[in-house]
Amino acid sequence: MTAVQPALPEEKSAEGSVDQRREFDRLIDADMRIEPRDWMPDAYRKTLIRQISQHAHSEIIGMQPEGNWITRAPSLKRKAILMAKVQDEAGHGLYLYSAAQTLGIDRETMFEQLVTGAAKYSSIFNYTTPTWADMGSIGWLVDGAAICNQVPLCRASYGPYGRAMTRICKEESFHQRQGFEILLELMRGTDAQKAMAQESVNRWYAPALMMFGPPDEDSPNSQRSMAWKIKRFSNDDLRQRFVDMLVPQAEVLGITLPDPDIKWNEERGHYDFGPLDWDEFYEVLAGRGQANAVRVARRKKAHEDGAWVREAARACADAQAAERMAS
Ligand code: BYC
Repeated sequence: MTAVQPALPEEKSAEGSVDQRREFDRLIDADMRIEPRDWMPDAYRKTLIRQISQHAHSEIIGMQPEGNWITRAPSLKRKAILMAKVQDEAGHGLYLYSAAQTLGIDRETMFEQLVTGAAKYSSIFNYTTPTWADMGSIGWLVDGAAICNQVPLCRASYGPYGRAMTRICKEESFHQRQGFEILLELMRGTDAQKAMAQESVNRWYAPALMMFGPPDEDSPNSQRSMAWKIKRFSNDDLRQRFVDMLVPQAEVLGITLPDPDIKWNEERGHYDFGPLDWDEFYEVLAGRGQANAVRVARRKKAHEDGAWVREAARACADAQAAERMAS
């Protein structure tokens, strides 16, 4: 007899031993974190890889609609701010890809999943940015929605994801304010500038609400993700929170949210709002949005153009490793 008894075959399943499952459940119930070396169910790992890699892809693809305006920003100050914001998004992508890698998937596989459409990225980045006011709308509405969605993710049960989100959220709130400030300045400007701001918000409002995902009854992943404490609130709850936050901010801006059904509901203590066009959402997810093809093609080209950088980095790492071995 050895001191430590190996688990009996009947105690094991494809989903780990009884003790491993118990320990995983204990950590989740106690609101503690699962770390990369801890045992976790396969489905938990897969859900995290799906969500974190999609989140990373969103950050990287999300650089394109704003990158489009860096050379045309209306002043040096605006150019510098926009450039810093887009760089922050690259950083967010890197933290998130690194968090996903701790789950056993490599960067090249994630890239393949993105360009083949096996992995999604946020629907919002398939809309075009024809005017400068769109930089304001992206900051105010898109980063605003991202904050609502992401602040609860700082408490996600998987350690590397939660920690990455804490840092990302700090930067996102700065991004949201710069977007609000772009719109505020336009709304204090000429009639043409006010009209440009309003027209842009008219285009971005509904797609921003759809960023939270389909209604709860059509969200296949929510329940399980919430039970595992990856997601803390449902898609509809977060969408409601977002509308409640937007209405007073729109009043400060003097902008009209393009939904005639928005109305304070005393009984619920929330704003009611009108239905969203979910057919449009699913069309975008199916690759038939305004800019799906161009976003993926650009990403692919950037990846190919950057092959020499990856080769050089690999050669440098190999040389450093060889040096360490020799010393
Ligand atoms: N777009 O069961 P559901 C940023 C998919 S970037 C595309 O509710 P889940 C920024 C969903 O993936 C911030 N697909 O899913 C960057 C699922 O399909 P799969 C991006 C969507 O995962 C640059 C199916 O629909 N934020 O802020 O429980 C510049 C059913 O949905 C979308 C994140 O990624 C969508 N909008 O909930 C500026 C946040 N919605 O995967 C700003 C992290 C749903 O089964 N992600 N789908 O094939 C999440 O919180 C969750 O994954 C979601 C969806 C709330 C998005």
